[in-house]
Amino acid sequence: MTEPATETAVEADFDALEVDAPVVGIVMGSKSDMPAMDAAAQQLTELGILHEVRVMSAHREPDTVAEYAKNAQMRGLRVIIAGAGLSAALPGVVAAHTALPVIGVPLTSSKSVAGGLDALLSIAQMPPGVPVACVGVDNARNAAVLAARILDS
Ligand code: RP5
Repeated sequence: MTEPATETAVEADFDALEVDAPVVGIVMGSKSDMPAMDAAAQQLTELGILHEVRVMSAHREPDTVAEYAKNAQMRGLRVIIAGAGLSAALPGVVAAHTALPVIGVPLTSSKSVAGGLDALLSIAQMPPGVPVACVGVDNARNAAVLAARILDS
């Protein structure tokens, strides 16, 4: 009796899955990051890859970021692109809460030092065991291309 019940539950879970659910999550630390991060969304659209875009700050909304990252895999996401400027903790915090591949995009902002080197180092210098891939400063397009390659591999 338990086996048919389990099958029914699994079928119900599949039925509940959205057919057009996003597979890539694009997150960024501030609305001010949107102009730069839009290149990732545009590239994914061109490649026909379903994605979602969210603004959430690792420093200003830490609980929101943790919840998003913890639920990402269960929601069907397979890669997360995270853009942030300044101390740029967002990609690393996301990676701390999910086993999904995370691609960080270091961004320049009006308060950046050395052209975004602050964000680049924050994202690239993750501790061993918690990896974040890091593209070039303001190169959100490359993050989308890398996400596509991960999805294809
Ligand atoms: C970072 O601080 C954001 O990712 C953004 O790049 C930078 C500045 O944020 P705002 O002051 O514009 O909100 O957290």
